Amino acid sequence: MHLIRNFRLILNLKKIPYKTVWLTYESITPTLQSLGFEPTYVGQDGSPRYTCPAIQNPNYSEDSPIQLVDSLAIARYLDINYPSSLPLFPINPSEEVEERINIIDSTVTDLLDPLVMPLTPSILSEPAASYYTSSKPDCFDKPWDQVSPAQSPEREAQWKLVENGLDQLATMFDQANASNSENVLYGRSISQPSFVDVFLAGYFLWTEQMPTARDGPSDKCVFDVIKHTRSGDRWERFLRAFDDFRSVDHESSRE
Ligand SMILES: N[C@@H](CCC(=O)N[C@@H](CS)C(=O)NCC(=O)O)C(=O)O
Repeated sequence: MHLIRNFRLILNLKKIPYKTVWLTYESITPTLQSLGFEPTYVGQDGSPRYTCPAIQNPNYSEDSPIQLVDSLAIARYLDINYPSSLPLFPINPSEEVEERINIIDSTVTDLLDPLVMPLTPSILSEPAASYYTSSKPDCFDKPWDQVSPAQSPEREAQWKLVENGLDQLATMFDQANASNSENVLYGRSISQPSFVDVFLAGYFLWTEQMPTARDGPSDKCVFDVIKHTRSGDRWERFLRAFDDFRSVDHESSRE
């Protein structure tokens, strides 16, 4: 879900006009299949897997058949085809982008996933909620409702790992910004962030959507907990810098 938020930030930062078509989880595969999209990847069972974000150009035809999936591939396409828009891959070669995404995964998203993913069905309606968990039976090594349950020592220990991971990432931000003192990991500045920075912001936006149900009062979101970790002030400043780029296009249609 964070990849959708990440992608909307990208389009808004680049000022590229777009129209969103909203799909529920269980309708992603049949819809993209019927439109002729290529699968994003092939699952372990050999079945084709379709994912969002996915883009199709508005004048889609045999002569202009632009259909793309996978946020990194789409972002690269947009950088090349909209050269006057904000560059998301500023200077360095692609390996460095993937390496930095891996850093964010190992210090933040992989650690937060067991805390956040089991909360996701609570913000979905049926049948998307049931589809979400049943389509990922091997995501964790135990059933979804037993992953980091509320008030368990396991959950507390996982939050400690998250706090340490966020500290490590904060140190990397400091190193990356030694020369320009701004709060980005790879971009030129916070007003010119890179794909890597947007990837992190999209993930934090997702945690802002998620009620803490398992971690305290449900009027709070998971990002409220992140904000109160040792490096939380930094992440709050970081995320607020993207506030102007969160809006959803006015023409979007829900299906
Ligand atoms: N590598 C893809 C992954 C995209 C992805 O996993 N998207 C999720 C939504 S955030 C999805 O479409 N899941 C479909 C499903 O689980 O059936 C990307 O970066 O775009």
